[in-house]
Amino acid sequence: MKKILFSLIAVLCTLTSSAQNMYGWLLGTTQETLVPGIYQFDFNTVDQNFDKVQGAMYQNWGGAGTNDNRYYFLMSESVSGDQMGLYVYDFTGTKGMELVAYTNFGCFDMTYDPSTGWMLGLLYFENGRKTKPYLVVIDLEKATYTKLALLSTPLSAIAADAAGNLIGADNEGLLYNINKKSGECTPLALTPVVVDSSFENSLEYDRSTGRLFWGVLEPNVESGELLEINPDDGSVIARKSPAGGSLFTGLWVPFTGGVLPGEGPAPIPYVDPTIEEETDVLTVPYSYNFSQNETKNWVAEDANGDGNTWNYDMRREGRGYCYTSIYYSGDDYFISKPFALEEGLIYQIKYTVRACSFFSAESFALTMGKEQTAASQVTVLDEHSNYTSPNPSGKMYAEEPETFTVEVQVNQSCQCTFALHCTSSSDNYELEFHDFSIEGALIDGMDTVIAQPKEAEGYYQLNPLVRVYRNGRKVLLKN
Ligand SMILES: [Ca+2]
Ligand SMILES: [Ca+2]
Repeated sequence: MKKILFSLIAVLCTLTSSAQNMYGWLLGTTQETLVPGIYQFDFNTVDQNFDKVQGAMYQNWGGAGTNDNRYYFLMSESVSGDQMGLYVYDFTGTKGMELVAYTNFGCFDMTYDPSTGWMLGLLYFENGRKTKPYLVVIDLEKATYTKLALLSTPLSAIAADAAGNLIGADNEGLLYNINKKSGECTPLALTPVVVDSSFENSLEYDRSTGRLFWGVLEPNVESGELLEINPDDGSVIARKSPAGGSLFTGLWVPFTGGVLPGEGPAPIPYVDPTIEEETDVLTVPYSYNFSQNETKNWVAEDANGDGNTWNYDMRREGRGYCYTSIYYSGDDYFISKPFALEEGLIYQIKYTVRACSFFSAESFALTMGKEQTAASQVTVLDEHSNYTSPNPSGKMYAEEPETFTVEVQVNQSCQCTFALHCTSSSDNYELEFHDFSIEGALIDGMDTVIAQPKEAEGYYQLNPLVRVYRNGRKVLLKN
């Protein structure tokens, strides 16, 4: 987000009568006398003048109004975006601008859906992190949000018509029909507009006439624009340049009718298929990439009690769980819930780790047990000492994740847990645990495995119910 500085001088102008009563947030202008805030204007004369409703020296994100005459917008109380809040300007009373509540999320454009009573928004970040392109419903009383769908393409502006049909635009100027349930975006029409992605833009309908407006800054145009667009063919019906080269976002054309806020159905939250559902017993096939800080089915155990153990690292999304060994010697498990394993199947377990730097010579093992505890992890399936990750480029921290494969044959159905056990010494750097998957297959024509005691030839002792093949090699076991 580029920031624009404004100077504060009163705007003297009169609103012409008639026509297209609109509101928007002044985001940027070349006219130093203007302050950011809510402005009212007539589309037909916006190139000549507009009225300030409420100024504010803060940075707006997205905004839109409701069918009960309230204008909502997300705003951060510093240009660096430190504290985001949902604000409302109540046109029905004399309260003016009020904070609804501070939020942990930010949206680009918003729009009110009169068919459901939902204030829809394009989620941009949550908990300080940029998100995937979710369509969300904003709770206008609590300033919280519910994810409705993951959009199939990233959009930067949305508008719902009187019937609740939702359209959106991307930064290339393509308009889409949006399926609010599935998030599927179907191309509708290509406009000649290209969006400067450094600034928010806003689409909004006049719901009583079906006219569609777009407040946008194009990289090849020096000033903000207010366009009327034909949504059927993408053509520009009218092009206005608001006075002072001003850019308006958070467009709203007041309207009535439809479902009032909060009186429609509760939105059905989107379920992210990459987030594990909590369960007592996990089933195969299983695959998880630890992409979220919500690993419900795995626990970390600090077996040496030094306060340092597996932890989700927020610094890089999708990195998975991380064990920091520098300054600390490791004895730390990251343990799954039990998997239901069936007699007569051979299970292929894959796990991906990365030792993060030149300074890393990490030691770890894949273990197996009966409980989700470190004490139960008595069976070692795979083990690596002083391991360093491949680093083809030779640059520091350019180490690549590596996937290891272990096969386990089950002779009797059981419920077993798996763990990554880190035993790195304290002068090493960092070990990441990225992915874990299990597939099961029928055993077909395999040789009989001969049991070996643990002491012999360095083989690993297993639970007597299980036979193990280590990295494709027959290993083990005691029966
Ligand atoms: Ca909008
Ligand atoms: Ca520890």
